[in-house]
Amino acid sequence: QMISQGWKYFKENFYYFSRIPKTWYSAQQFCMSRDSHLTSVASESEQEFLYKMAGGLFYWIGLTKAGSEGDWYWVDKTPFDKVQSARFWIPGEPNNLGNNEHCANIKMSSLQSWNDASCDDKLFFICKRPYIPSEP
Ligand code: 2F8
Ligand code: CA
Repeated sequence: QMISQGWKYFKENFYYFSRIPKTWYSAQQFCMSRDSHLTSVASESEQEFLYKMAGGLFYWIGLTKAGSEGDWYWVDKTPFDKVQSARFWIPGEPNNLGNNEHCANIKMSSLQSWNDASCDDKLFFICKRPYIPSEP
């Protein structure tokens, strides 16, 4: 019997909505210690599930920047689809305010909910791990 206390199931994955704020990196460390990563968002239905669960509070997601171009990528290795993901940013975001916003969070309770913010901000966060059924 698999025990997943505090984890919410949605379409083959379990999600953990933290109640303690952490920096983006510290949040990702926490998720990894629980066999998970900060969540990726790979579909509209997943985005809808997440922003509704977030209930208007800010939560880090697993989206951050890398490389000289500062391209966005998912920390769980899901390929980042820039075109498909464009509809999930709050209009006007990401704006890299102060040249210091390299991590993304869910800020608004709507499909257009992502904002880029300083990775050092302490926010709630969402971990995601695949549901892997074990043999009987
Ligand atoms: O107006 C959008 C802008 O709002 C805030 O800055 C004033 C956000 N900052 C934080 O969340 C720390 C910006 O990221 C956001 O772009
Ligand atoms: Ca921003």
